[in-house]
Amino acid sequence: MRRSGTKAILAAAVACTTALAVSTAPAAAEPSPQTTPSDIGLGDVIPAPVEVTPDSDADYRLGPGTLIRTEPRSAEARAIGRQLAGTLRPATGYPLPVVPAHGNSAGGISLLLDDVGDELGSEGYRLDVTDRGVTIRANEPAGLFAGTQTLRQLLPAAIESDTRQHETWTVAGGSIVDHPRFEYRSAMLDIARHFHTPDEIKSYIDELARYKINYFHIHLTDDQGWRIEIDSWPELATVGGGPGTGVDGVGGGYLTKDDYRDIVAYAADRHITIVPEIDMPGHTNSALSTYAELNCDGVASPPRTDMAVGYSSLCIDKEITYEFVDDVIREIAELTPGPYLHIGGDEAHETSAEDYRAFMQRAVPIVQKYGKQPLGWNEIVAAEPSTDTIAQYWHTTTDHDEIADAVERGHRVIMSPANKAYLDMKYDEDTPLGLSWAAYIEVRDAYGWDPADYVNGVGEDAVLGVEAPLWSETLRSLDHIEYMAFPRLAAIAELGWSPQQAHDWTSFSERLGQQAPRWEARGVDFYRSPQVPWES
Ligand code: IFG
Repeated sequence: MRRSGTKAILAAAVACTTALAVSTAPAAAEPSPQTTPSDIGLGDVIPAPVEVTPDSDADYRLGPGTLIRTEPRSAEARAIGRQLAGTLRPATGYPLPVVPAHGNSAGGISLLLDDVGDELGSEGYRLDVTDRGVTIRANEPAGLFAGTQTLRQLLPAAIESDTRQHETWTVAGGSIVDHPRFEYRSAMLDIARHFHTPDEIKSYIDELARYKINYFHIHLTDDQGWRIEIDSWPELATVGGGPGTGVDGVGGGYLTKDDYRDIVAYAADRHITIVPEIDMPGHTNSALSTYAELNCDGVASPPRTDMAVGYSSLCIDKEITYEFVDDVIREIAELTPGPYLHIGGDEAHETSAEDYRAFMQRAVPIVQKYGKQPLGWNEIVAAEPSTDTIAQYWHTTTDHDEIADAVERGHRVIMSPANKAYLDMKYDEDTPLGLSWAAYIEVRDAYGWDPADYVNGVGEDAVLGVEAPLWSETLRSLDHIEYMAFPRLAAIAELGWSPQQAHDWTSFSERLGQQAPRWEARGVDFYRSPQVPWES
């Protein structure tokens, strides 16, 4: 548990009194600078680690001579070591050289690849702190990366500053054994309603990585905007994503293929895999208003900048529709190293059930043809696609026969119920941004559910993981993204990573409170929920 400032002061007072009371005994040894206790408990991390064993006699203090030693001959471990050095150097002012770990060289910070047991999988790690140093061991580099995100939170919040801070850089002693509950822990950003620049997207990715999020779903296309260059249909981006597109006509812009490749690489360096979404057959007015031939009547639909949904549909009976779908999915698949490609499928209210089924029966195999595993919003299961199609649950009810039946057929589910996980929902009626059709979602609401126990018939084995979607009808900037995403994203991240047994609002809210100075140091414009005991 955290040794709060108050407790540390009280402890010092008691030690002092004891010394005075037995003046013949040697005074209680004043903690030497090397053992100034860390006031961050070993378990004060989000997401909560699986197993924490503090050892208060083993605090470690970073110093100017600290080395970062990485698994020899592992370029990935070395890259993680360099990344860690890059995050620790500014505030400490220490050189923190990154060197290969040789022999039993101890001390400093070591990132080692080891057989730490199958239970830890590819993302788990062991983190051991002694007075000699910190050792992070993992089966795979992704586990080393996860361990470094934990280490960052074990250092004083001032570590997040990009200028030299005069601080004692102590890490609480002891051991952590950690691994994720779900393999898919994601955030989604809608850049269709409002385009967000590559820099804004990368800033958001930086924050996601700190909470062990490992997938990032980009909603690239919708009625109001098409936000990704497609060579075979060039006006999708230049017109469908041009100036004047977006809600209120102020969300124009699009990602070139190089922008997208750059974001994929940037995310991969942070062990985050990009999941692109091309929404279809509904939410397609940006394509229908750009290419007349895609419309059943051959007439381009008018562009739309309002916030309505459910009014558009690709023309199910035209062959050109499937040439379009094939071209777009091929080009997106070629740009995307990750295993998943999301084809939306939500709110196709202008597509009859039989047309929807016919469409998905052709579209899903196209995704598979190009080597990707299909994802779709939960409506997709009505078309009875191949059961490797992953359904993303976004409805709000705890009973949903269609999704429960799909699980029976073998589908797996990503849980993002709109009344729990939708970050575009207002916190309360006073929130200046966002919508409220699903619910007001305060932090405790975002935390207070179990992804494997939310929908009847959708249990632990059927749940691939969780996702926190952020729709951008009302967002215009990175500040807006941050205000709606933090602190609730941290809640969803904990639901995705930590064991259900560790689920505890009091513990989470206290650990969440400790994130405030870190977000402030990083300029993250978070919402100071009255439900959280924020550290000043
Ligand atoms: N539902 C729509 C989104 C967006 C959202 C805003 C899904 C799957 C409402 N579809 O959520 O396009 O408009 O909260």
